[in-house]
Amino acid sequence: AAAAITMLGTAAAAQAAPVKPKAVPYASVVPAPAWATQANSTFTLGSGARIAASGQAASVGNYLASVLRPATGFALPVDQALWARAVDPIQLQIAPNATLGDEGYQLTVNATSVVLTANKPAGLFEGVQTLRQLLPASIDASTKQPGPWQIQGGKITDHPRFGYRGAMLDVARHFFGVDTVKTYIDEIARYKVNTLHLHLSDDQGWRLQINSWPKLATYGGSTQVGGGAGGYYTQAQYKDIVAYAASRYITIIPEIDMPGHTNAALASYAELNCNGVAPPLYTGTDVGFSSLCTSKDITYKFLDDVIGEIAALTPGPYIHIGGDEAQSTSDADYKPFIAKVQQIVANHGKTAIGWHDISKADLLPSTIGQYWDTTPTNASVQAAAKKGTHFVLSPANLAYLDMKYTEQTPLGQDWAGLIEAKDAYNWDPGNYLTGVKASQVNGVEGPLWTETIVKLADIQYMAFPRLAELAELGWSQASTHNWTTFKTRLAAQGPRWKVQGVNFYASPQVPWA
Ligand code: TNX
Repeated sequence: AAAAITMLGTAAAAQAAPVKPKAVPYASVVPAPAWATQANSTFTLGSGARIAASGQAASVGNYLASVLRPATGFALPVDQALWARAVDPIQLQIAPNATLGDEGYQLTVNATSVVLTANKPAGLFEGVQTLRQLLPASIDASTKQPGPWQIQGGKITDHPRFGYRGAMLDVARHFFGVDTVKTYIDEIARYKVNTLHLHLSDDQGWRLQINSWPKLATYGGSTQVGGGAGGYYTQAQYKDIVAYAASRYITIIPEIDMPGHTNAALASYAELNCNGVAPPLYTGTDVGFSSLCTSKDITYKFLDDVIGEIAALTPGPYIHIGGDEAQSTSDADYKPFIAKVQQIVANHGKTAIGWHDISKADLLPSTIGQYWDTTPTNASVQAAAKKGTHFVLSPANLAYLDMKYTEQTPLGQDWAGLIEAKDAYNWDPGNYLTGVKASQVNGVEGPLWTETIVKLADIQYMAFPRLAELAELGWSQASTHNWTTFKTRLAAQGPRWKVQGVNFYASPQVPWA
């Protein structure tokens, strides 16, 4: 039977031969794989193709079929029987490989088969993103396209440089509904981003239903920058986002910013204010004017309730406690506050992340700092690093997705500088922060603050291409870093974004295909 299968495969390849191959070169995949080699064969996905994916591989197999069906119009049944592996042209397999880690994968393409193997389903998922980019850009269309659906033969062995590759969306300054968040999740997953940090509260809005403190959402979430209606996620909607992200191997990190950036909470409950008076809701864009009352017991009861409910809704290991720009909280109040909040997070079984401002306080060994400043040297960060603190890097002048590309960019801010395509790429996260070893860098994150961002098309325009560039810095080995070759690879993403309807900034620095 095996011989017959091989012959069938060969015959199919011979029939496909007259069609001029226009397969995508391996060198156009973003992020760059750790290792890749091309062969002189071409695989053609035919209308009768089946996907073999059994056991732990089944859900990624179903996902692969779902992303390939619209443009191909093929049925692409997913074969979950174990014996199916050898006969189906596309095979997803869990197979132990010591060098690949949790997210690595191996992809082997020849004239008759595409075989994807990984230690874990997460690795298969990342391999599927590579496979999608090896198909013509029209594979991303939502309606049937002519094809042919060819993939260049070859082999890729790939695994990430950093375990944390993130995006952040500020849903507090402007609120974005569940569908917008899901669309963004799908767009970032293509670049092997594995974390979405949701900035759920700020001066202008509280965006998650909290059952023990209901006015946070119903009143605190009732407006946004500019005075619009705002909004909030019910707990069921938040769970839906978390589950959708998980199906894309993305961990949601919820952030409740504190002790500053808390006007929406302070406006909702008078007792959280030191003077017992609730301020009005705020719809401007200033920072640094609000603070929880760090000396009141009720503040810690409030935080225990809020963090407890969020921890119960969040399967991921992290809760982000903000901690930035607490200009209305003295250091004497700030330090014990951060100590207490870290303990509350730990009591609910989670690991705290905070903006690097928290390194002024004593940090638990597990607490992670997120670096946002614009210079690589910071005394309290260095001191924390000496004690072993790990960091996620989001330098505002390199990684902030709300910074303008040029003075002409219609959206965004420029307080940290302008970030053109080349600037977003030309730095090394492993060797950026003074006094922080590469082994203490968990990875990178691109925060998108939304004072000026109001709709999905705005999110896309600020995120792409820069988030794809940051994802490359997070995933690809340092040895692949080269702007000249990278800009050509990045250029190959342009036609894909067009087909997907993603509104991107066509930087003149990139030779768009
Ligand atoms: C700074 S840096 C902030 C945000 C603003 C952003 C605008 C930091 C952690 N916080 O509150 O939205 O700048 O670019």
